Amino acid sequence: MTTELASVTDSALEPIRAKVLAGARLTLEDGLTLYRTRDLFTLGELANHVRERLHGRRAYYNINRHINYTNYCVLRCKFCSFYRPYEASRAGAAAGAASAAAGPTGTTLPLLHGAAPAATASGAPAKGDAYEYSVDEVVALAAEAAARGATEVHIVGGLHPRLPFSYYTDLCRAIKTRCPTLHIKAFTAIEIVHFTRIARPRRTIHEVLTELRDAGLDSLPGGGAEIFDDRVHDEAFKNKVGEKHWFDVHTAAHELGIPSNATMLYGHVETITERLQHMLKLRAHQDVSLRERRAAFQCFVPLSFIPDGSALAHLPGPTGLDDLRTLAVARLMLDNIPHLKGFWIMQSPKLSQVALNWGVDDFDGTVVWYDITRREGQGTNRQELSVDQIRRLLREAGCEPVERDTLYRPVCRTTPAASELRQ
Ligand code: V47
Repeated sequence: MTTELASVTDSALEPIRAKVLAGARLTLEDGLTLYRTRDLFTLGELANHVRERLHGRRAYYNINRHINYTNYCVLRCKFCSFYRPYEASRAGAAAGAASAAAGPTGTTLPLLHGAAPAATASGAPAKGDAYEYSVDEVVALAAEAAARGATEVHIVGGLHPRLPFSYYTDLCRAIKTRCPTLHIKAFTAIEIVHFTRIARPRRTIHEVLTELRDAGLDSLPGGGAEIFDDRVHDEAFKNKVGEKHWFDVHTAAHELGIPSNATMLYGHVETITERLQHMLKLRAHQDVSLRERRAAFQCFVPLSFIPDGSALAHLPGPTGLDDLRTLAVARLMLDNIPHLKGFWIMQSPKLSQVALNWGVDDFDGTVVWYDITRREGQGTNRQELSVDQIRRLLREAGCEPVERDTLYRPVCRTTPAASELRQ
């Protein structure tokens, strides 16, 4: 009887290794080979090689606050457990819809509907079944984050059928007035397209972005990309605008000098080939942005599908190994996007930590509150890691923790931020 361990060395990876070491571009076929290999150690080693070539042992995080201003949405994406239909919720909450609030810029703001986000003891808004925040409420959350040392607010929400375009420009302006140094990363490409349709008179994507930028918007997050494929689109998010609009928004942003991120929602009804084609479309877009436009994608953010509470809850969602493979393959395929994020809310802090040696260099941040996804069994949407916790996870993975701002510049603090103090 032999005691030899079965070798998992995969000779099919050798030509890919040669390309990676030479800095050459990988093909779709290479991506399939990487996805299918049982030689997980070589896959991780190659992804880590690229990660170290770009970033050494640095691992980035930021002090941020995610704010989801409403969960009302006109869409019904099957993967989403966040949205609430507007009319149904409104009917049951007419009493809450009685007042209009005067916004910081003097405009009359839309009515609050549904379960108004009453403040909890911790100061965080209590999430009712359906909600929308007034401009003042969002500003209060942003100001609280800034006081705790946040350098960024990440603001996205559902496609609200009634809020006027002025709500969004007022929001940016009011945050900048109260917290001038806070970076506003806000609105997915899907929201931007929605704004072009609700604005009166209607606006182009370019006009919407220009007005938002003039009001204080600094960058765009990568959400809403899902999987760039017609079949997957029709099966999982049929009524959402498709890849053409998503790319139109990011093209316009890059032309205007607004940096952005790109996401991929994986682990639902898509195939591995469709994931790889998604990455290749982003890579092609980035080639042009780097060559011809004033800004480009900063970071790729693979989002691990969380089935809980969605219309696709019968699906199992990605396994840990699928998460690791996807992150590593993304690092290898997307040779022109500098950063790869392991978003700990979706991949979990433990898996994101492991992934720091599989291509990931960015951990996202403290987050604090997250409404879009929540794993079953979690009591509230308070989903926060302290700076201490993040730094420990990064250090234990053999990395040098670097606090960054949204543009990946190191943040130097003479005194620790309130978020860093042990609570
Ligand atoms: O667009 C929705 C996804 C996105 C689920 O740019 C889901 O730095 C998993 O884009 N399971 C919003 N994902 C979040 C997002 C993001 C997050 C962190 C950082 C950045 C960045 C961007 O969340 C949506 C959608 O693709 N999503 N439902 C779900 N059940």
